[in-house]
Amino acid sequence: MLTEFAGQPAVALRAPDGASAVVLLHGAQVVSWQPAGGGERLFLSERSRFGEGASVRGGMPVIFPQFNERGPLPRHGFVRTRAWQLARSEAGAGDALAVLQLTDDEETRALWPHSFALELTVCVHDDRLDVELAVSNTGDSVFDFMAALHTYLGVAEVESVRLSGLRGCRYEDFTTGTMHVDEAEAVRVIEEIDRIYYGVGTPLVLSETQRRLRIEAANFPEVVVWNPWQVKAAAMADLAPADFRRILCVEAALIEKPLPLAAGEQWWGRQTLIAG
Ligand code: TA6
Repeated sequence: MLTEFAGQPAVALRAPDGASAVVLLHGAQVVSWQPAGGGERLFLSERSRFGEGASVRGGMPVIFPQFNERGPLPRHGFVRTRAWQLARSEAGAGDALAVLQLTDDEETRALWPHSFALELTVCVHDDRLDVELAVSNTGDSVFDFMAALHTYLGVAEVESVRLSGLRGCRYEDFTTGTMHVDEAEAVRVIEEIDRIYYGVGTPLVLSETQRRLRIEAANFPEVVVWNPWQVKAAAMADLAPADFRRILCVEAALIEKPLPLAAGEQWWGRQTLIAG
C-alpha cells in the first residue's frame, strides 16, 4: 500500500500474520521491519535527512555500483539517493511483498556510463524479512559492480551484543588498515568497528540479552560490520550523540571482486533476517 513516511512516498507491507515493513521509494530503503508479534528490529536515526539527494541514516540503504570510496563515484554509489519506482506491492495468503525498480537515466549515465535495471524485492512473513537485489545489464557491453545491503540493526545496547558466525574468517580492519583472521568466538563491540569479512559461508547470529537475530545471505560473499562509536558519531549531523549505542550495521556485501556482468545478464543477491 502506498503511504507516506516522514513526509516521503513509501510502501507499507503488512502480512496477514502481522509482520510488517516500510520501504521508502527514495533509495528503495527499508526503514522499518517488525516481525509478527515482535517490536522494531531496524535502527532509524531520528535526525535522518530525507528527500532529494539525501542518504537516510538507518534501515537498509542499497549500495550500488560502488562500495564506500572504492572508486571514483559518490560514496556508496548513487542509488541510495535516488527515487525508485514501485512496480508491485501485494499481500498474499502468508506474506506481503513489494518490488521496486530503478533504471539508468541521463544523470546516472553522466556518473557511470552503463545501462542497468535494478529490482529490489522486499518480503515479510512471520519472523522473517527477505530483501533481494537483482541487477540486470541492459546495455551492450560488460560492466563491473559492487553492491551491499547496508543493514542498520537496532540493538538495545551495542556493548552487550555478540555476533557469531565469523570465526576463522579473514577481515580487513579499516580503523587500523590491517588484515586479520578472526579467532574470537563472537564479535563484541566496545569501540569503533569497521571491518569487511571475506568469504563468509555460514549464517550469523546476533545475540542480545533478550533476543536473537539470524542473518543469512545468498550470493553476497562478504559481511561488513560497522559501528562509528562515540567520536565519529558525534561528528555526524544526522545521528544523535548517544545513538551509536543502538546500532550495529551488519551488511551483506559484494566488494572484494567487483562482479563483471555481461550484456543481457542478471545477478541477484539476498539477505534474510530471522527474528528470535
Ligand atoms: O559500511 C561501513 C561504512 O563503509 C563505514 O566506513 C562508514 O563510514 C559507513 O559505511 C557509513 O557511510 P555513510 O556514507 O552512510 O555515512
